[in-house]
Amino acid sequence: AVSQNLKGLFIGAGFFSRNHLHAWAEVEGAEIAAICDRDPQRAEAAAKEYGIAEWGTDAAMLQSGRFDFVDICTTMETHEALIALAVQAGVPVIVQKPMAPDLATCLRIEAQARAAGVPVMLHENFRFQKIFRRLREILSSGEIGEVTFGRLNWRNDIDVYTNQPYLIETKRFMIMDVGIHMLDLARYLLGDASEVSCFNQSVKEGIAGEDAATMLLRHDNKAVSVVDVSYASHKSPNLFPQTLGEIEGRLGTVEILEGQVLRIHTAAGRRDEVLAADGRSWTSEPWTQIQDSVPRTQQHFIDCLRSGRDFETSAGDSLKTYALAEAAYCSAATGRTVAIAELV
Ligand code: NAD
Ligand code: 89Y
Repeated sequence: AVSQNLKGLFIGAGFFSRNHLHAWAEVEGAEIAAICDRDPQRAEAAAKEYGIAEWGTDAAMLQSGRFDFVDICTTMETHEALIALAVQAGVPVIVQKPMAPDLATCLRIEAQARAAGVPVMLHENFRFQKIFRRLREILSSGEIGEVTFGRLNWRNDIDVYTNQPYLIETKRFMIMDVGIHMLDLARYLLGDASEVSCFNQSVKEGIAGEDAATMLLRHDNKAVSVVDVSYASHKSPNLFPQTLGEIEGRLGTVEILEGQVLRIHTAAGRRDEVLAADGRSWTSEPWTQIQDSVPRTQQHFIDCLRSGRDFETSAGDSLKTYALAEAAYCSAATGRTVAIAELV
């Protein structure tokens, strides 16, 4: 018999929260019991809109003993303190990317949670997009053989600054905002990586950080990948939020094409698979591909909590992704290739 729903506290009723909150209504085995935002109007409005019984402004409500998990949907500089509260209370955490602004903070967060035995998962939703679940399946089937090369790119000119104005002032901007999704995907598809080279660019005037980055990774099996991200790429139609590219193996290639298409080339020929995201009443273009991945990400968190399995993107595993981001910043600053072994 299915036991009672796990009861969650939701923290951070800002721009992206509506996707989490709609998604929680679809997740089996869990529900949001209370919502917290330091802005009382936001907390109250979200509680009303999503039918959440309780709202508050102080994240210390986490320590009431009534919650089985916490979903933290605030920006990165607040994560260490909020996760520390959850760790003190022994409450499992799902936290939005980026984990923290630098690797040193990520290491502290992970060490404290591990020492207390509190599970922490990164809400890293891009790998939960339908197209990347299917691509992982194709690679695992051996159809294109051992992976030798990858290219992942995410270049568009979505007006990110209107919805997420904090990004104008963020010094570590593009690699932390979307680069981190791409680095996670690179590890998901090609395996862990040990060396990074990177050039950063600030194309738009008036922003504090980089809005474009081009990274070159050496993976543990000697595969190479090129990962590039930009918010300053003007094209019509705007490609947001599609990740494009290709993965080459010893026996074939999979292209990731516009329109959520995988084109698989093998000795047997070529075929296309269309992996369109599922639309829902609360999703809308151009966001559907991202929105559709949110319930899948949250369901993974709950399924793992209930079964005791490890999260795919646990804080421990994600340290390898954040080490790549740190290496990319270090490479961009010094002009040399940076080995992960230098940083951890
Ligand atoms: P936001 O600034 O719009 O919302 C954050 C909310 O958290 C604000 O309402 C703020 O008042 C509240 N808050 C901050 N600190 C708090 C605290 N200590 N206690 C209570 N409330 C607090 O931010 P956003 O655009 O919704 O982004 C949130 C996170 O989601 C960011 O890390 C961002 O990178 C990430 N994000 C992820 C995706 C994705 O696809 N995975 C997309 C967009 C944003
Ligand atoms: O912040 C970005 C992210 O993580 O996914 C999409 C986004 O909101 C805008 O590009």
